[in-house]
Amino acid sequence: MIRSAITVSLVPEANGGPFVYWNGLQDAFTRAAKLGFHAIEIFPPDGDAINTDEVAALCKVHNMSIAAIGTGAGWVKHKLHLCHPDSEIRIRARAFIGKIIARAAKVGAPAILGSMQGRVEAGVERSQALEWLAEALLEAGNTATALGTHFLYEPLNRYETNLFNRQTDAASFIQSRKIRGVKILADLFHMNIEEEDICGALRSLASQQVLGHIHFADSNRRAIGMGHTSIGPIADLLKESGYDGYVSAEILPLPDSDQAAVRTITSFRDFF
Ligand code: LER
Ligand code: MN
Repeated sequence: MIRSAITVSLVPEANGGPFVYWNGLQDAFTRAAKLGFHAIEIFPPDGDAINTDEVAALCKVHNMSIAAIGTGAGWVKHKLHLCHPDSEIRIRARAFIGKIIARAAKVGAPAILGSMQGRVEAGVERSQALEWLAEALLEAGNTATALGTHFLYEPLNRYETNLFNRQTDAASFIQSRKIRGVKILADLFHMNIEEEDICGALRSLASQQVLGHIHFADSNRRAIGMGHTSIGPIADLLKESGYDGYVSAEILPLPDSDQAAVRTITSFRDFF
């Protein structure tokens, strides 16, 4: 079954970023539950900030789940990333992600690698950066698998990384390096910038059984229905392919959080 999810940021430093709710978990759960969302996706400042008992209790009260937990605050707040030339920073980046994987697993959710993947920095060979990325993905996939979940790797658009911008390139990388326990997070906003054929890329991921999560965002990163992405064929493809995960609104809170949320759930009901 394809399920709806909506994002909450617990990181004030991420102000201006693509998250719908900003006023804490309780507020996000209450508002999302009222609209009928199935799940929440959390963007926490770090692993320690995820009180798994509190999160589990909120899920129970509202009959909702945690769709995924992001790791991007490691970059936004601490400037850590997995391909940094300084080995100390790479080690800290991996530990930061590892802690979030562990807390997320306790609430039945995968962690996401988005901006913490980093980029090929000046002075670093691409082959070296890809080696660091592969090592980190291997570790994250194995850790997640041991804890009964998987890890999500998200290709980003060219303005955010020069590692992999396209879905099938990222999927081929994971397969060629024999990385287990890692699925691809396909963000429709990044895909709108980078893909020749959004449905074709999603079909390819689904047929390889590596499509793990969708960021449900329109072309302008607003709620689906507020930009010019043609969501009908994408939704049909996801349904036909047997995709069995979340479509999660990682979008700008425009014109405000509540209107972005209503627009998202309306689009979800119209198309899924
Ligand atoms: C993370 O999910 C993402 O899409 C990046 O653009 C960071 O915001
Ligand atoms: Mn995303």
